[in-house]
Amino acid sequence: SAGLRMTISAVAMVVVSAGLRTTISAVMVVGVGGFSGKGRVQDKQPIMANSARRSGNYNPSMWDHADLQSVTSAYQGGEYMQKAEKLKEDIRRLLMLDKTINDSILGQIEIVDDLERLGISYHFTYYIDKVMEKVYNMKNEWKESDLHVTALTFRLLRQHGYLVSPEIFSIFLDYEEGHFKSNISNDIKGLLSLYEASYLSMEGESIMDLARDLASYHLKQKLEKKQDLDQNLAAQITRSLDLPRHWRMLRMEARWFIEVYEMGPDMNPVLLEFAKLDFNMVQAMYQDELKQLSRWYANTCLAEKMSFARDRLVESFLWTIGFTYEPRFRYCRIMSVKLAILITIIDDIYDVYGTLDELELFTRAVERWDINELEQLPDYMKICFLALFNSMNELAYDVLKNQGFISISYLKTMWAELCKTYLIEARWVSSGYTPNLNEYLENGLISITGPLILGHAYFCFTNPIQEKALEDLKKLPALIRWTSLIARITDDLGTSTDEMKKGDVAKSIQCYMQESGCSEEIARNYVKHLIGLTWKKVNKETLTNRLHSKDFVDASINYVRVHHFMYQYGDGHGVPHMSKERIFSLILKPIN
Ligand code: 0FV
Ligand code: MN
Ligand code: MN
Ligand code: MN
Ligand code: MN
Repeated sequence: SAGLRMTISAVAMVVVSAGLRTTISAVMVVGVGGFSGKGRVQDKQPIMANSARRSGNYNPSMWDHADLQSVTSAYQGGEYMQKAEKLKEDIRRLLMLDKTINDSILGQIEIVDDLERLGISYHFTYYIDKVMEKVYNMKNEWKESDLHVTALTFRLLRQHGYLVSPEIFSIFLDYEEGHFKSNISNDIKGLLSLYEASYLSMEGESIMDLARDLASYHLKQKLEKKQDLDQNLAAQITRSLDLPRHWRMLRMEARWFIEVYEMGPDMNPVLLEFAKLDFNMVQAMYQDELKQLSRWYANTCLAEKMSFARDRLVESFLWTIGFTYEPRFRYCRIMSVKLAILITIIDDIYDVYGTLDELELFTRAVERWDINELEQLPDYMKICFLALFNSMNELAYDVLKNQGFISISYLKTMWAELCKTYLIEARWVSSGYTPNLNEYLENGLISITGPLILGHAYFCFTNPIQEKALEDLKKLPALIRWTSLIARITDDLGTSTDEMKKGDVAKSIQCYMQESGCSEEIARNYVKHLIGLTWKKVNKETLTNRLHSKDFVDASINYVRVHHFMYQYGDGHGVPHMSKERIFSLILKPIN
């Protein structure tokens, strides 16, 4: 723990030296510089200390409530708002269509792409939609230009809900022979755009599989040879091959790209200035939300009462800015963090701490949603059940207050469904049963909590609530099924090594190993392959779904992206230091 503390202050010192450049960041230093780590080691006993119970042996939280409360940002004042409004006006003018001739519309596609990647497109959705509509109606002009323009436009149109056919790529690809037609294998920018576009494909579009294979082959070659490759482009290629843009968490991408853009050849200073300002202003809002949540969480005393479980407030907050980053989703973020905290604790009860008898009792209490069940529960479960009950009633109260809609029966059903799948996993552990991969995944795509998180998000930001959409959500629609499946597999890839050491249920990798008798490496590659296939189903749903709002569809895609993000290098939720730097760069430390 002393070692851990040293690392934290080392990071804080980096912040200090970078921050002294301007007074704005200097204010920030007061906040971040105060972090000294928690020093709350495993010196507390769980309420029901019992040697027969398993332990998660989790590391304590790195973040102290007093430190979080002292975080301050300069970017809250009205002067910045005024500055931002002015810059926004300038950017709007760049996107206005009536003033431009058709030729420059293709140039506008690049502006749209930059706006999205810089994390500021949400300010210009009206104008961007107009650009996309116009480009879509241009039909042929963009299809026969160069590879970069065609691929970029294809990706953006699909990301904006237009069903364009991938046949447009047949002028670049010889499908029968399986290679590129002309010498585009030297068009590095085009190859990169083609590679990124291939991740927007749906099932049956095998031309896109070929496009991806060829593009990635040639891009890897370019990287190895390092010829004609400037550093900026090389960095982008490496990053894309690591994880494509379509799968990436948007805020992190913005944080990264703002710096790349600044160094790049086509930098527009107005876009850059607004991107930095907006990032820092949004970050100031996040800090305010985090402080509010830290007060709530400290007040519940859940971390102390449930000391056997993961204590992960700030990591949960990081998770939710991946889920819904826009300022207008403040309420959804705050509710989602409360959910994530409750889920983390309840998951640890089922996976690690609870006995099977207790878990049966808890599941029944949730199914009945009856406060009278409380007395039959062991003490540690009483606290947890009432925390859950109160949080859900708080959400239901807000929904009733704002919309006159009674949501509690939906909410409690989602929790009951979740707990039933947790219980099934606990029974599998206690009976030593290993299901086959399919049986595991049918259960696991619910126990990953996607249906619950997305279902709650629906109530948090949909107004008015639609009975038809709710009926659909109850039936586990394809959008939720496939996004949750990917979430389950990415979680298993990142967490199952540790989970096996804790005696947790066999996860997808282990189930497949048992079923097919293969090695762990082969099983890992197999489930990774399933991720790629399932993304095609997600793409189809997002392109063809007409029942759910754009906000809801976006949240569903972001739900997958945040799993790729959290588990990219291991267990970003459970192992505190894995997310430390990302928390600094997204939540605590402004961009200079
Ligand atoms: C997964 O933990 C995890 F991150 C949980 C349960 C809480 C966070 C949830 C949100 C931020 C929505 P773990 O790998 O232990 O989950 P499983 O299902 O594998 O036990
Ligand atoms: Mn778990
Ligand atoms: Mn679990
Ligand atoms: Mn997870
Ligand atoms: Mn897991």
